[in-house]
Amino acid sequence: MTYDLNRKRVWVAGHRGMVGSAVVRRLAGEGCEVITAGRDVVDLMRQAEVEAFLADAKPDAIVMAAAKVGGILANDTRPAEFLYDNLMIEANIVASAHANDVEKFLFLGSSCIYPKFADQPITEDSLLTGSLEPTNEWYAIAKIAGIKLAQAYRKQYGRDYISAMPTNLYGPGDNFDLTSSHVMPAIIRKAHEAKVSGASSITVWGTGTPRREFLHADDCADALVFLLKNYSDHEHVNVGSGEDVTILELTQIVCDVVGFTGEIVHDLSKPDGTPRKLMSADKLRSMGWKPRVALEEGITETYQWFLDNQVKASAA
Ligand code: GFB
Repeated sequence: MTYDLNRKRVWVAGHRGMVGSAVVRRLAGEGCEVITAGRDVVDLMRQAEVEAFLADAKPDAIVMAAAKVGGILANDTRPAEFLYDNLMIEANIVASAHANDVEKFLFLGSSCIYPKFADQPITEDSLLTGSLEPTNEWYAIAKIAGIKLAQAYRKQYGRDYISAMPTNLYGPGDNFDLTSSHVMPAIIRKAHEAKVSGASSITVWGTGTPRREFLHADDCADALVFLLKNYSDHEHVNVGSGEDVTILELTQIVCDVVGFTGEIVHDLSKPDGTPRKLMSADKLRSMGWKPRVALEEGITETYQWFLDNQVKASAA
């Protein structure tokens, strides 16, 4: 172990999001004090507020799960927000972490940092070897800048700042809004609503042929805590399941879980995005970490969360 979390104060930035809340749950067994702060306490877009918050809260470590996130359409249609907001949030937090002597900082990126046509499975050293996927290049550029910020503070000031690159994540607490969500919650919602209304089909965007790798948010949180404790180096680390499925295969699994038996129709006016982005899991596996939640089991749990939280809430 390179970093002992016992008795440390750990700020989880973005604790209300799917990943942040999973990290908060996962840290509960680590003997550390978890610090959280909502937008009413600190606006991460404002440098002065972040500086004042960190000077007061004095965390020993930070997990940076705060970000402007969204699915392919949100990324493609709101490039200014995805670039500017993410740059501001990460720059504010890294600089203030350094100014306040934060010992350990974990930055979270995304598998979209890699070139659109990177060799598969994608190893960490593929970064910056080719052009990005246009639908999410804004978000990718911001996330690449975040990796570089962590590396720069490590190089210039000797800081123990590291980065993890999770694959497409899903799980309880995901965003189920059909215009801004990722594919998994969108398909769960569409299949559920079609089943309830007796519709004969659901529509999925694009051709259904792109392949995506999915990881449950609890597995991601477990990997992040593992890295926080065991990893200290310049290069970022991929965090994935090591397996991918086509969007059509995913849709069929979701329909089975939800119990929708109708037709699957394709809306070809919507983008496919990158054809494949399966990351190599070798680096993290060789350190001794592996995921636990199988895809179908994770989808079943996420559907139940959707029923308990979204469907019930909208009926109330
Ligand atoms: O999950 P998703 O929005 O993001 O879409 P990306 C994945 C694939 O699912 C694309 C298809 O080929 C979509 O066209 N898809 C099919 C759908 N039906 C739907 C639907 O109803 N909703 C959505 N959202 N997709 C994002 C990036 O890329 O992944 C971000 O934009 C980030 O930057 C994130 O990296 C993890 O996997 O294409």
